[in-house]
Amino acid sequence: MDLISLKQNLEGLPIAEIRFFPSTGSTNEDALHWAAQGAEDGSLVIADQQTSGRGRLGRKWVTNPGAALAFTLILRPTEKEIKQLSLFSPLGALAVSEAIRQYCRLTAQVKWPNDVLVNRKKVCGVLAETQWTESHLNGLVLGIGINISPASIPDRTDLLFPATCLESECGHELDREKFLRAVISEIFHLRLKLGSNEFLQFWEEQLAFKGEAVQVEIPEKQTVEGILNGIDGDGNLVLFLADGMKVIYPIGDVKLRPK
Ligand code: BT5
Repeated sequence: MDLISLKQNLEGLPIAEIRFFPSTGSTNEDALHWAAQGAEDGSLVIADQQTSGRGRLGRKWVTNPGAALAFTLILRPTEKEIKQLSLFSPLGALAVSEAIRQYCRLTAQVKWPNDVLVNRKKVCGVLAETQWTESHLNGLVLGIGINISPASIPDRTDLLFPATCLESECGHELDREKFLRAVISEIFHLRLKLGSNEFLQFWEEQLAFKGEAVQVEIPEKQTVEGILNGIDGDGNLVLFLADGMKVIYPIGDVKLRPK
């Protein structure tokens, strides 16, 4: 992976500028700095390796060299998109799962709100972060990590949820940069539909664990068990408890797993 081949493989997509690092701390961190310096909508930061890749709530994301995709798109949300900021991380997950279907011919599902699973194991995590000056939104960075070859899978002891990689699931090697093109092209395509009925229906169709017993863990609150019913019109998670009561969880820092 290098800047020249990335530019060739991503040619024609609405990417403003690309910054490539053989190794960096976190592409989200780099993107937040670049956004503060005025990066345009559609600027891309990509690294072959991350030494302090981050997940949600201070968790870590492992990106081993030569084995994965780790990139962040800088977006400047429009007035309309600003009302739907929480939908950007699901958008990233939906774009990856659609690219997996089209490019790898595998069935992928989205573990609400922002993980992508193949055969019920995690292949991708998404982290959207925003940057504000008082009440003004400067930008949103959409960070995506995807496991491509077996060397990308972290040690089991480092995992909260079983992990896999695309090559293990599809049984052959994949071209990382061509797959990256498929993902980014889906992101731009889905962005036009953000929050629409079509977007929500597409999400609902790809939802993992639908109709199954799940546990929902919210930081500093009790873990709740119920049957996963689906999402509502705002993308919130809908669960039915054992006594038939319906509960709704807004997109945020919840941990969802099958029981
Ligand atoms: C996420 O957080 O899944 C969001 C990960 C976002 C990573 C991208 S890479 C590009 C950009 N730059 C960054 O610094 N971050 C973004 P969360 O749902 O909190 O899951 C984190 C958990 O996933 C960890 O605690 C581990 O259990 C597990 N994990 C870490 N690395 C993994 C990997 N490579 N594959 C599968 N699971 C992993």
